Amino acid sequence: MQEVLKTVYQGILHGNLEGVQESVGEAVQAGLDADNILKGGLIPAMTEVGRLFEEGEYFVPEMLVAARAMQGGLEILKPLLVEEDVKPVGKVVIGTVKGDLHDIGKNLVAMMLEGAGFEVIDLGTDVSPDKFAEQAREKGADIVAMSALLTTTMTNMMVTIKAIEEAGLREKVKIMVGGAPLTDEYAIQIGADGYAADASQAAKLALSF
Ligand code: B1M
Repeated sequence: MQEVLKTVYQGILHGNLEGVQESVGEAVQAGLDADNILKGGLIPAMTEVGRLFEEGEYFVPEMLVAARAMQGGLEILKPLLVEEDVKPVGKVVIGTVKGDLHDIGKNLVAMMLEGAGFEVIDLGTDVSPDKFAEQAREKGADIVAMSALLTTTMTNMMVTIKAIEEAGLREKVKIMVGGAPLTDEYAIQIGADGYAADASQAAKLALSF
């Protein structure tokens, strides 16, 4: 790995937002392609962050600051990636389901998905089934990702899957779900394509589709 990419990588692991922005800027100045900086610095760093989280070395706060640092670098790269016509690995429409205002976990999942190379369209919280379906169609999503933190709102995932079916999109999109009250069994029961227990697993699951 080139020296400047190592600095980007280390900056993300340490959650050093300014440091990452600075070193991404240096990498661009040095003439590296945005795609190279993304795939050689940002994505490997977030993969390592996911590993450290799964091994219990990193907790949610470390993961959050790392993801913010990664996003800081990504902001600089985004216009360059568009210029270079670099395609994302896939497009994800994500949101917290209707009636639910919890968004910390969902935001973390969205950041890990970006870190894995996906384009993420974040619909926010309290997202109605129709809005999920409409946005999945409008944005040409490959994946619809739903988060729920309440036992009273997780049932809206099933309603959303029905809305996606009724919109004629079920064959076109993979549906993944997550959130504290969810289980694998529940995901299967409501007809989702997959469940992830945490943000790191969510990125792996999305890449596996
Ligand atoms: Co609320 N809340 N809350 N709350 N809240 C919980 C969830 C609760 C368990 C607390 C408790 O009673 N012990 C409880 C739910 C009980 C239940 O349904 N069984 C609860 C309740 C009852 C409520 C209210 C009803 C309280 C009230 O008003 N009486 C109310 C509901 C409001 C609403 O949504 N309509 C409410 C409100 C709030 C706040 C607004 C104050 C705030 C949310 C702020 C915000 O999100 N911006 C809040 C918070 C912070 C919590 C707790 C304390 C923390 C949640 C959190 O952010 N965790 C929570 C108790 C707890 O979990 N200890 C609680 C950290 C986050 C990183 O983890 O969200 O689990 P988590 O996300 C993880 C995984 O779940 C997974 O990956 C993430 C990262 O690894 N994941 C996915 C999440 N989404 C995923 C999607 C995927 C894959 C993985 O694929 C698509």
